[in-house]
Amino acid sequence: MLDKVVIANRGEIALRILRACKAMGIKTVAVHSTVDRNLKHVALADESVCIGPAPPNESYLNIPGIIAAAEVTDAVAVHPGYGFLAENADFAERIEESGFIFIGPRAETIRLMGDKVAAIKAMREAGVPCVPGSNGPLGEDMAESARIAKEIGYPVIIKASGGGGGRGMRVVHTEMALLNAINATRSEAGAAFGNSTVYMEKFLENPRHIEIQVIADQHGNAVHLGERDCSMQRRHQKVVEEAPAPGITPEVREKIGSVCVEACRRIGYRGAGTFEFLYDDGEFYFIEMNTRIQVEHPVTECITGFDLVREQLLVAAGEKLSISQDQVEIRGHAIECRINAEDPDNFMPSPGLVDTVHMPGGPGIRVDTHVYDNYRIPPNYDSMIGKLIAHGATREQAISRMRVALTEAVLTGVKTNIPLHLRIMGDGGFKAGGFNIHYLEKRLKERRE
Ligand code: MV4
Repeated sequence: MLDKVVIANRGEIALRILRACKAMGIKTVAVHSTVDRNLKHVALADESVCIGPAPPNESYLNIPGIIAAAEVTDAVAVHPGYGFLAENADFAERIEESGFIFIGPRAETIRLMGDKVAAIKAMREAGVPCVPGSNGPLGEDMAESARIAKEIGYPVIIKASGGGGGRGMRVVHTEMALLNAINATRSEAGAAFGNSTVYMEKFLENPRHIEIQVIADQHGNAVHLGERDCSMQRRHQKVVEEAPAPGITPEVREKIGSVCVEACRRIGYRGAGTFEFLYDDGEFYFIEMNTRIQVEHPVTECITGFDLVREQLLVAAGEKLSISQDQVEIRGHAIECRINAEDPDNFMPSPGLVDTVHMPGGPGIRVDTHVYDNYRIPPNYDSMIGKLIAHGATREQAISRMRVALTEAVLTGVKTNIPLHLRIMGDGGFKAGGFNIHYLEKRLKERRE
């Protein structure tokens, strides 16, 4: 097993990784910025190294600093968590070139999935259903692009190959607007991602966002752990996630899950990953693959009983997955609310001192957070300060447990989005399930009117 792991992240995920390491007898090194010396996982880690000042560019994105920390502490591996360097292929490559294990896929897999045109091509060849589209980059020939759009049918969406997660996209409704949209997306993409390659897809107007969790080892074993529904989002930030996705039958799950597993085998995937799909009219359309552990992984852990970070560590150490597909059973329903330090009405960040923290508990309640009494939330990072996860035998029970947990939770000194979550848990559309990616923004707009 791994001897010592550098946790190249902060906040709740750093604590989550630390807990998995400790449970497996793995030593831990926390790397942190100057403003983060009071993080909970820094106190609990075997060793800690300050790698720079508060701005992420000078600390959590400081590749030489993280490698130096691994060297001076004699660590053997680096866990990147999510965000920051988690999907940076150059980081993964430099970690491995320096003789450490990167806890994630091979650098070339990360690079492949970062290039959306190449990722979609690889997935289509592996039998994964994709959105009808240009099947490759758009060329300079506008007549050809217009022909493709006409064949697919308007509306279409122009996306930057170097984008993803909602960055660099434009919806086009008419041929008249096409030329402009392609040129604008292309020039923005060149400036933002250093890659002006763009591609076209049919624009799905009201899809759901359903993703499949996979994990693969280095011995050709891969499993899927079912799906999550992440349609409750605002400005490409997920707010509530759940598993399983309402309305997805065991047969449908098995079919799309086995397609993803087969794709993992084809490309020699290693580690935890997520296939992101748009789900529309009973069909799955692949859009992107995430090559990291995701924020919402706990809902999958709740309904399957597996520890995904533990599996990541096992696989990285070269061991076999401890999960076989026939052991994966979906038990009940789980919901996650992302707790942000922000104004629940205008979404403005609300960093500062958290005076008192009382976290909920009881059957089916999981709390993943690093905050404690008198912890100061720095203004330099994401406003997500924790996650509340409720598991129940049914979706209704998970929702009731979540409502109780949200009313129990106390965080004084900063504003949080807990009032927003309470409104969502009581919302008729949410309770019915199966809402699309535009639902939350539509409801928020109605509320303002
Ligand atoms: C789309 C789409 C509709 N049709 N692609 C946004 C994030 C990025 N991962 C892909 N995104 C979308 N791609 C086609 N062909 C709508 C979105 C989209 C979206 C997707 C998932 C979750 C939330 C979203 C919010 C707005 C738009």
